[in-house]
Amino acid sequence: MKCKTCAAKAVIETRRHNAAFCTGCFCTHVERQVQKTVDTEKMLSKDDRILVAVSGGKDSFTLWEALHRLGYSTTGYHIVLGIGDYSPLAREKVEAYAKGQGLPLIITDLKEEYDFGIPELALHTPRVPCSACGLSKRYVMNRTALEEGFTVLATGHNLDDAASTLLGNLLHWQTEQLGRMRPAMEATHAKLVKTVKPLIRLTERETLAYTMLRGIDYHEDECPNAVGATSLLYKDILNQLEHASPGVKQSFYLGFLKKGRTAFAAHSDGITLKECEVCGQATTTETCAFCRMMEQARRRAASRNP
Ligand code: Q46
Ligand code: ZN
Repeated sequence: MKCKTCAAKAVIETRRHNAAFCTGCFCTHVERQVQKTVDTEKMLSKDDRILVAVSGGKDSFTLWEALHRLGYSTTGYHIVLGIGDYSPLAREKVEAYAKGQGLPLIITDLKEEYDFGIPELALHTPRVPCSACGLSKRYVMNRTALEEGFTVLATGHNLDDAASTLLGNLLHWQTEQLGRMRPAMEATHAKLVKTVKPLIRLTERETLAYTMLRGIDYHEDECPNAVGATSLLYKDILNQLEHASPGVKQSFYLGFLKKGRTAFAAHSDGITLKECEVCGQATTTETCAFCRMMEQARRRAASRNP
């Protein structure tokens, strides 16, 4: 098998592009896909100060590396979730990468700054770990980006993530969520920062290959709480479809953005945001969901350990 671009020996085949690439040409191909997404969706400019959410896994490292190589001004942002052996190793990988590249990094340790890590939040509130985690991450990412003066927050959601979310939203007719499925979300309130997902043209297999071919030491383990997640079932089903019909995953998701999303846009319009009476962040209710969760955790923890 030969590289489609330079005819050297290929190391990876991408069936949906009907192409194979050598190491150098594959990395360039990945970075071009990121640039194409950024340009098509008007995600970033070279003047933006970009906060890149970095978990230590293959996707977020691909995002940080590619944006940095493309000449964007990036700072990494890592949240220490407090999950068993998984979180310390994740932090180690992110710190080592930032140091090696000479790139700035901001870290928020949930337990140190907010008194509770994810396991404690799952223990002291009715939320399951991933629900407490998703809410905490969204909250602290936005708050940190605002407080530190960043203009955009970039996350490493890839094509598999986006397609499985779309499938889940369609299966349950979550019309409001379908209307909000945009890879670039402009800030609609003074307390919100613009968010972008520049990896939505790349599959998990491609971010894994890019991370390995760029020689990045990433966290190979999945979070233990991911086991049994419905999103993994959807990804598996989409992979079976992709195997039978290369390119179907991309046409499903990108086709939705082009032809389907606007049909649901009205369902997510008209949401009025105000400032949380406790923390001042944007919310639809008097007190934001994060502050309510934290208050509940504090009360239950106090009643369990008086
Ligand atoms: S980190 Fe958090 Fe994921 Fe772990 S607890 Fe669930 S949501 S699985 S991306
Ligand atoms: Zn709040």
